[in-house]
Amino acid sequence: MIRLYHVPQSRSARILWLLEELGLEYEIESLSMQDGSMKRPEYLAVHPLGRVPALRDGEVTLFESGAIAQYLLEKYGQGRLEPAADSPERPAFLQWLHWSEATLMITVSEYIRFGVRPPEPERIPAAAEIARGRAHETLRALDAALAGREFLLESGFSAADVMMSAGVRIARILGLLPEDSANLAAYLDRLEQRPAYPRAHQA
Ligand SMILES: N[C@@H](CCC(=O)N[C@@H](CS)C(=O)NCC(=O)O)C(=O)O
Repeated sequence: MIRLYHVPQSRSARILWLLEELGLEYEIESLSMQDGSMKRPEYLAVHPLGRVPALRDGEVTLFESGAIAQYLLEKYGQGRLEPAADSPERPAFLQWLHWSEATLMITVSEYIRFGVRPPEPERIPAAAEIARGRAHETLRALDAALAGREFLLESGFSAADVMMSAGVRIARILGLLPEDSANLAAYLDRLEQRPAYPRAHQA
């Protein structure tokens, strides 16, 4: 049985959503950022930094959301939610899959790290403003890439959208979406209409 180490409303929701989209059986081990459960030795043996997501599947244990997504597609996808290796859309798929974490999520995370999570006296407003600017720049680029299309790939919904949704969603919650980003708002609405989406974001 697949086991997902999960914190609600965190990056592990990407994997929960993908598991739901693929119709796989899984169990959830719920962790919390507040109660120290992520930094206990048992969990540090699963993820050396005590972060989520991590996944156990039989003998396999792995962390890093993009890698977990690729692993699940390769092992259980049967060609679903990704273009084939020789498809002309494959390069764009890989680009957005990785961009979602390495470029979008990281700027949003920096904004949270410097401007949201710490108690007021420990915040670093100048660093938060730089992160906000970088998040806006990144989100504007994504908004432009979505012009005239429903999902990141012309062929339709893919795991790259599953990965991308987390950064766009948290950006909207934090008020980071640029004002002139109608494509992004419509994109997020479209993602939320997928039947599996609420199942992943309520747990
Ligand atoms: N690049 C990693 C990031 C993992 C990560 O930072 N996860 C956050 C939750 S969204 C976390 O566990 N934070 C707890 C901490 O930093 O101690 C991935 O995509 O899996």
